[in-house]
Amino acid sequence: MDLTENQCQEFRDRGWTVAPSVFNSDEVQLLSDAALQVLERPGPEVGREADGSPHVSWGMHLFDEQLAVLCRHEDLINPSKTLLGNDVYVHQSRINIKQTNGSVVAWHQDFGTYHRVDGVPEPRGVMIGVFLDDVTEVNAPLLGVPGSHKEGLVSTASLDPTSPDFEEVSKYRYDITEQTMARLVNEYGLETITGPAGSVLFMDMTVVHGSTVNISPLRRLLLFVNVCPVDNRGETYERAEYYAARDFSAIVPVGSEEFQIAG
Ligand SMILES: O=C(O)CCC(=O)C(=O)O
Repeated sequence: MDLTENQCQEFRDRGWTVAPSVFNSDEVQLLSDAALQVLERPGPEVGREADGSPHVSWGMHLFDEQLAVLCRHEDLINPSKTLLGNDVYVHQSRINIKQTNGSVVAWHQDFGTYHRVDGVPEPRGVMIGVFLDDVTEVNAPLLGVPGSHKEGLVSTASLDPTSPDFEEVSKYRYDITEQTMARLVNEYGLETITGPAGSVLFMDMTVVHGSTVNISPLRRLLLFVNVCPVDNRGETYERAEYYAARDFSAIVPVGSEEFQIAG
C-alpha cells in the first residue's frame, strides 16, 4: 500500500490522513493480543492509571516480535518514506489504551519532547497510529488541531515535581498553554480523528493533539509507530531506549506474511 496524491496533500495541509482497511480482522486480533500482553509487563516501560491499570507502554517493538514486525510493516513504512522523502527509523513506539474512565492526555506535540529531550533536530517525522478498536466520536478519539504543524513548536515545559510519575514521565512534559490553545483553535479549528479498527493514521509529529477521558464502556486500543527520516536522528540519550531510539538504521519493510497468525 502507498498513499494517494490526495492523501499526501491532506497530510501536508491538515497534518494528518487516515487510511482505512489497512489491516484485516485476523491481523487486528493478533496485534491486540500482543499489545494486551505487553501491557501486562511489570516494568517501568508501562505507564499506569492511579488504580494501577496500564494506559501506555513504550517501546513495544523491543518487547514483542509481532509488534516488531508491525514496526517494519510495508503498509506503515512505505507511506512514511513517501511522506518524508527518505528511509526511516522508529524513534518511539507505544501502545495507548484508553480504558473506561482512563486519564486525559493533555494538549501536546510529540515533537516537543523528541526535540528538547531526545535531540531530534528537525520537525520531520510521522506518527503512525494503528487503530485496533473502532475509534468513534464516543470513545475518546484523538483530537487534533488541523494545520497546527505549520506553526512549529508551540508547546512549553509543564513541570510539576510533586507529580507521582515526575522522574519517569512528567519531567519531560511539554504542554500547550490555554492561551496558545485558544489561539490555535480560533485560527484552525479542532477535529476528531476517527476510523474503524484496521485503519492507519499518518500524522505529522508537530500536530497539536490530545484526548479526553473515555466515559463510554468501549475500549480504545491504539498503537503508535513514530518514525523519522534517517537524516534526522536523536542526538542525546537522556531517556531509556524504550522512549527514544538507539537504532537508527533504515527499516527494511516486510509484508504481512511475517506475522505469525495462528490457525
Ligand atoms: O492515546 C491518546 O489519546 C493520545 C496519546 C498521545 O498523544 C501520546 O501518548 O502522546
